[in-house]
Amino acid sequence: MFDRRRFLRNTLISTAAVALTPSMRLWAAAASDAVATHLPGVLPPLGYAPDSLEPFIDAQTMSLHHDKHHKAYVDNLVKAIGSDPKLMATPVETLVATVDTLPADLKTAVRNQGGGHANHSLFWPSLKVNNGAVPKAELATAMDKKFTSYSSFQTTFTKAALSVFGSGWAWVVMDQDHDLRIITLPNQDSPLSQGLQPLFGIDVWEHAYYLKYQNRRPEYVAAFYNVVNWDFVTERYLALRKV
Ligand code: MN3
Repeated sequence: MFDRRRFLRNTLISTAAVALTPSMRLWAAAASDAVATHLPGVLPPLGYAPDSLEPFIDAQTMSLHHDKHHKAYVDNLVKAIGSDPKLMATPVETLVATVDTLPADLKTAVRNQGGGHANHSLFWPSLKVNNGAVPKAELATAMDKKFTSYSSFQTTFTKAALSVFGSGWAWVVMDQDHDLRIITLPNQDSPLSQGLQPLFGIDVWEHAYYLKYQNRRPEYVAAFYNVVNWDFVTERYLALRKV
């Protein structure tokens, strides 16, 4: 796994050397599994048992979400770009970061299916029952600097997650000055397409919570704070801040 990831990073660095945008450079230079990239045609494993996030996110939701919904984004992306070996060898994170440079007939598929693949590939490892843990170390400092306190971060992030009309995500992102921001994006739009690095996000598509929470998105968002894998997010923050 490590070698494959290193290979992907090296591939990305050499392909990207032609015309590196700041966001691509940031991505390419980061060297940590918390910023692993993903090939367009490969569904990454969930990485833990589907019932690991119980009772906050139920096993059936996790199974369907990963095995059906995420897989569909991968399959549909392959349908769109599968005949182009160069695109198929490019990490999906790079594809969505450079979606504007793609031929018009591929843009929508990469934005929606590629975005879905990239977003969910980050979502799975950023989840873990945290037993009430809160951000630590440098991440805590950065979050407190931006949001005053963890509790006021929660208030702002919750408000963002509840403000998404229809399907989409709320994100904590890092901008090019390494400052943190909370943003919302519709559908499967990726922060990478805006030149921003996603640290972690909450999927507020109904498929992420409907079986357990039905229409009660506020309860799902409140439960989400119990399953943020702060170790992963901190590692990702530190890796992205170095470059
Ligand atoms: Mn989803």
